[in-house]
Amino acid sequence: MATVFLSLGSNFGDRLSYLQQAASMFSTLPGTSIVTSSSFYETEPWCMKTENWFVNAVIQISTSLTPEELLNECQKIEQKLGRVRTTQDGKYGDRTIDIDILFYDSDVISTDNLIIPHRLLQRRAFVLVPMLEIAQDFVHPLFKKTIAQLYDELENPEQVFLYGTRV
Ligand code: PH2
Ligand code: MG
Ligand code: MG
Repeated sequence: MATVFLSLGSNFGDRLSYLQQAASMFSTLPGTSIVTSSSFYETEPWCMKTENWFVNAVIQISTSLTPEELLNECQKIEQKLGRVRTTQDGKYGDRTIDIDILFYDSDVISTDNLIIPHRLLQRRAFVLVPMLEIAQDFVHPLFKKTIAQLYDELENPEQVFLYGTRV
């Protein structure tokens, strides 16, 4: 079984409901269970020109799915929850749900469609704050730093507010 951290984010429609639905869909996947989940946070859009603030959370799952199988399931859940890719220019668009694999055990993976650990997580308060809540001592396998250290080193973090209780 692998220990995996997933980032969930929504800035369009019923944001909280999309996060809750996504979390419950993971718990029904074969060989997969939710170990713990962070609180919900309302977060300022990071590197995006949108008025729509996000609700973000991180969930920790235990799974027998391979990284590729898990990516495929994440994309299926995004589609079921109405994710539409609204921009063609490579910029981030508003979304009902975005699910990103942050860590898969301490594996380092780089293929055409999968990069683990997520390559930008160390720059994102909307990922590090929920991670800090549930796994502050987890060590980033490339940087060899804990989540708490990465959080301390954040420069100009976007705003993150506690929004609600656990997923
Ligand atoms: N996701 C992005 C880009 N910017 N900003 C916030 N606050 N939350 C997100 O989930 C988010 C973002 C790309 O996926
Ligand atoms: Mg993302
Ligand atoms: Mg994504």
